[in-house]
Amino acid sequence: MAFTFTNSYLQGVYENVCKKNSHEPEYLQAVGEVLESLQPVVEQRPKLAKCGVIDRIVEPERSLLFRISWVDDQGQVQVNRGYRVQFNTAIGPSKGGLRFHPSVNLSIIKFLGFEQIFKNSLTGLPMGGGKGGADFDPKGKSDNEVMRFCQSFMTELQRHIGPDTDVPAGDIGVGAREIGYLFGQYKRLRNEFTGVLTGKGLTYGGSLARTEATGYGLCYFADEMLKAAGKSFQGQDVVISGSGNVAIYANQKATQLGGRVVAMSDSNGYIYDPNGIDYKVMQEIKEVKRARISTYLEYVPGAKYVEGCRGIWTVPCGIALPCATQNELDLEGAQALVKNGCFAVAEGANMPSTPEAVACFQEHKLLFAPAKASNAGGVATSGLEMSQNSMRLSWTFEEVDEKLHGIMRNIYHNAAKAAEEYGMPGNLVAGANIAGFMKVADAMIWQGVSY
Ligand code: NDP
Ligand code: 2IT
Repeated sequence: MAFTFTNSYLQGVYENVCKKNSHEPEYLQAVGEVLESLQPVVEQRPKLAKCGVIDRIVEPERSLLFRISWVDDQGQVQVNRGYRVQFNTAIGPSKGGLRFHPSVNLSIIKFLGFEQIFKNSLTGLPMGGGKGGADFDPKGKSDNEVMRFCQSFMTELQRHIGPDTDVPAGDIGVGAREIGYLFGQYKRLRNEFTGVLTGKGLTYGGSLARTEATGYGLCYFADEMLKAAGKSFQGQDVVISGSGNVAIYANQKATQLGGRVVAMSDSNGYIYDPNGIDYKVMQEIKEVKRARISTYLEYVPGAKYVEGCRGIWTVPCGIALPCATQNELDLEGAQALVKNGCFAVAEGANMPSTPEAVACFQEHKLLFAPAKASNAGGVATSGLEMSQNSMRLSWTFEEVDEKLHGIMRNIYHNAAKAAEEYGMPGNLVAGANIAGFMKVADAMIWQGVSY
């Protein structure tokens, strides 16, 4: 993957990052993309190089790697690997999700933690960046196995986190069930009832609208981007990859805004339903039954199921919302979208489009919303959950939703403004990276070089 630098300071930092992390392709991809966008900023502000801000920002403050042993339902001992990377705390306690998926490794956790720094800054709330997880696969495990795993995971993690230190949340494979078990174990071990995790259940400190927040926020951001171009969701066919937390609520909001969601997927394949997919059916399949997306045909026999998830980008649509995982939308997928008349792509997942796919969208002048900006609604609402926990009160669904909507509108306008200011109008990739970076860089300079 080629990133080009005209600035010698950035070139040097990137070469060093490549040398030190040569076995971490996802991390190098995330760093390359951000540093490429920062060239005009570094040129204008020599202090950034003088204070070593970029050298420092690409190195996590702290990376934890630990063993998680637990006993399965057959009485066998199982061992997994746990991670927590506290990447940057310049503007607030480390904050970011936990991912439980067999593919989890240090490269993936570092790419996610790095992106989280800029995303959290864009929300305007005081949150630093972090991420964690484990190579544990919740699929096919009983509730008791998941509980024992979560308890073992938290037995180690609890000594490293806290409401003013590092506040984990959900991500792939970590939802309401897992957060509940993790919270219960933290409380038991620390004898503290605090807002140490977000995405909690509503009966024990969770925020209304956190479940919906990432999907809703994605559509609020996309709507603002479409509006600025004189377009909208109204009457558009929408393709959404994934069928998890982000995808389900993106479906609900895109439909409310007048779109018709014609395709969704899981890691095995995708469904096509020209009449529009009802998000409630998907909730039942994925959240209640924890079943495969192919079972949609039992609810809607007229729909079509196709094996293999990558083919979803060949389904014609005006708007595409990749909401599954990193690098799920490659050049071939991007070309298929362009060929079929897609005019807007907004990322719900983290880094779902490969750099080649992003270049293709930019070349064909599609409206493109990068993940750090467009999926920031989840963590923004986590920030609102932290505020409610600190104040010991809860806002209504409408209050939280309205704040989320305002935050997403602001992120769009701040990213668009930064892109314009640095001579790249319409380039929200650069705009989001620059706007997110500025505040963190400033805080790092003010706080001096101590770590
Ligand atoms: P879920 O676990 O709820 O759902 C994940 C979905 O993505 C499932 O449909 C899953 O299919 C699919 N998927 C996962 N891994 C792969 C893979 N390797 N190949 C193909 N499909 C895959 O996770 P979320 O909805 O929470 O997360 C989805 C994305 O959104 C991730 O990139 C996450 O980092 C990002 N995100 C999440 C936020 C949140 O608040 N939850 C906030 C911001 C970003 P299957 O069931 O077959 O595994
Ligand atoms: O990628 C993300 O922003 C998340 N998984 C949500 C993190 C959070 O702390 O709510």
